[in-house]
Amino acid sequence: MVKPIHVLSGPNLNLLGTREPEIYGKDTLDDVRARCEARAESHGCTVVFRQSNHEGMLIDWVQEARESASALVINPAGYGHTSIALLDALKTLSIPVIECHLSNPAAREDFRRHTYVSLAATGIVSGFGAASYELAIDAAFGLIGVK
Ligand code: CA2
Repeated sequence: MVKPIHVLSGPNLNLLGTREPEIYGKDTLDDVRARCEARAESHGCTVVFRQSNHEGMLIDWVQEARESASALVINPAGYGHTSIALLDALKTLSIPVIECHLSNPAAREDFRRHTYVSLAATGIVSGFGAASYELAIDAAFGLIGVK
């Protein structure tokens, strides 16, 4: 039995669907969760889907993924641009790490063009709204190498 894919979302994403739909889409985070669960099920695997506004909580969950996940999908939100501690935690993982963004940060303000998380990511999916999460799960599943 393949271990679940852990899907982490960072600060403010609990408010998804309530503002800036032209940038982030209309889906709520519960909608994104449902889409991730369905996508994982289509691959015969499961997801552990979590969101936190707290850097330390996200780091604890990254550490937990070391043992209990087959791959990690992470939308670090604002912490991607600021958190060396989150990068350090991600660098301890030996499973695939897919960085995921709803928008395309590279096409936005200068300060969004750099993410520390990218330094530890196997690959990045950005700019497809909620579908970025589904594409990230597809990519993660492709990298797991299920036998
Ligand atoms: O595009 C993404 O997924 C981001 O990770 C979202 C972050 C932003 O800081 C990154 O540069 C790109 C912002 C998350 C804000 O969360 C929302 C809250 C309410 C409504 C919509 C989004």
